[in-house]
Amino acid sequence: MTPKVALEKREQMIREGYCVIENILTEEFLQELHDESERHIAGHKQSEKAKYHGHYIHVNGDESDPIQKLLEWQPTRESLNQIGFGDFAALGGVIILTKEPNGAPLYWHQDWYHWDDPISCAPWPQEIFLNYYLTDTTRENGCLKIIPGTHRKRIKFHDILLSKDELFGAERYESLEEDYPFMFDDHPNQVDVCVNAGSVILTDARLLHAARKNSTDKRRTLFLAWHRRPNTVPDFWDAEIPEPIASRDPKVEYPQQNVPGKFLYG
Ligand SMILES: O=C(O)CCC(=O)C(=O)O
Ligand SMILES: [Fe+2]
Repeated sequence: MTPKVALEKREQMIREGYCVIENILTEEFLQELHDESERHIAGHKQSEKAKYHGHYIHVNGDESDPIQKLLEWQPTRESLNQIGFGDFAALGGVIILTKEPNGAPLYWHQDWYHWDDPISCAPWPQEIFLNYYLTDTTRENGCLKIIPGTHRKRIKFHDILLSKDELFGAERYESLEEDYPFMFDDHPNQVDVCVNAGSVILTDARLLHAARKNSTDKRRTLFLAWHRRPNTVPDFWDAEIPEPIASRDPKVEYPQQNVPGKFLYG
C-alpha cells in the first residue's frame, strides 16, 4: 500500500466508518481457511436463534493454527501500521459467519457497547471488526451493506430500529419477520460493499450495517476478527480533540450500553 492510499483508507475510516483492503490473503491461505471453516461448520448445528446470522461459530486462535495465523497475518499487520492503526490488537479469536444457500438477510444494527463512555464521540475508530471474505460477495449472496457516516452522526434509523435489548430481551428475535418495519429495509444512503474472496473490510463498531440475503445455492463464509485500541488519542491525530474526550476520566468504569446516547451527535 502506498502512503497516499494508506492515508485515504484512514480518512475513509474517519469519515465513513469503513474501508476495504483488496486481496490481502493469498490463494493458498484462502484454501486453508476454507478447509478450516468447513471443518468447523460440519461439526456445528446452526441454532434456530441464529437464523439471521447463519452459522455463528467462535473459534480462538489457541484452538486452531490457521486462525492464529490469520490473527497474526503480516500483510494485515503491515496495512494496519501503514494506515496508522498499528495499535489495534486482535481480541484473540474469530467468528465464522455464514449465509447458507437461500439464507436470510441480517437486520440493521451496530456493535458498539460503550455509548455511555465519552470516547464514543471519537472521530477516529476505537473498535473495529475485520471481515475476511472466503467467497466473492455480491448483492445476490449476502454482501455487507452499510450506511456511511452513521458511526458519528445520528440518523432517523438510530431511533426507529429495534435495539439489541429489544430484539433479544423480549424474545422478539424468534418472531422477527423479514418484513418487520425498517430492520431489513433498504436505506437511501446505504452502500453495498461487494468484495473479492481474500479481501478484508474494516468496519467501525459504531457503524450501522446489515447483510443481504443469500439467494444463490452456494454458502457465503466470512471470518470476523474484533480489534481494539487503547482509550487514548492516536499518534496520527493532529486536529482538535473533542471536549468530552479531553476531559474524560480514565478511571471511571462505564456500564455497557449498545443504545447511542448524548455522544452520538445529530
Ligand atoms: O454476516 C455478516 O455479513 C455480518 C455479521 C455481523 O455484522 C455481526 O455478526 O455482527
Ligand atoms: Fe455486526
